[in-house]
Amino acid sequence: MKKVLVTGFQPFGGEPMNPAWEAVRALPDVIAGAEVVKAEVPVVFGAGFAAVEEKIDECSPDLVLCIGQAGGRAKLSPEFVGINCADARIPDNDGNQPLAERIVEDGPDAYFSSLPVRAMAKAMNEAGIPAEVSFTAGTYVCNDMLYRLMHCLATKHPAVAGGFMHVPFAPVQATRLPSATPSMSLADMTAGIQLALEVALAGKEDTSASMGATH
Ligand code: PCA
Repeated sequence: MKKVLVTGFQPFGGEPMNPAWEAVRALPDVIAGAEVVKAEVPVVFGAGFAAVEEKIDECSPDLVLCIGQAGGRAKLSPEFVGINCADARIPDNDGNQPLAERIVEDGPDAYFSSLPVRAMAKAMNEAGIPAEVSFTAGTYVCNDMLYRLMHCLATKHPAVAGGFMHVPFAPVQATRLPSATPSMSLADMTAGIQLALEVALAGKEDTSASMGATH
């Protein structure tokens, strides 16, 4: 039986919850015949990924998908690339605030996700769940997670596929934010993540549709 490791972050930035973990925890235990292992991980530079790596060593997954909150985004967004740069606007949950630092001193400038991000976004949209490929995971803990994950897989587990997806705020968070703040129900997020995992497990990218930017 194939195995997928799916992680979601703890709350951060004064939020009472993180929709990433809430959506992940509601996933079924088997998706497309693969066992789903779930873990909640800390919003801490380096230590967040260390928790994921511990899980990778423990359960030897075939695929790893990490999920994080991108407040202000309207759609589920599979990330195309993680960059070798940590530049935090606010301290992480341990008080670290790296400014314009390399994540891995002698690592490459960037790693691309090895998941079929375009096919994942397409499948979610076709199911009526708004999604788009994102070409920046930011410079905070989620990008740190994606970069370290891909560095680890490239150097230690080349047969394991990995990537990251951001989710919007949940409606309960948006209730106390400005009226134009986008949000998505946890049920839609969970359904979207499940679909994304089904497509990722199938492993086939789709380059037929235009998913790129105009800027
Ligand atoms: N989102 C943050 C860190 C944790 C999370 O859920 C980010 O996008 O970097």
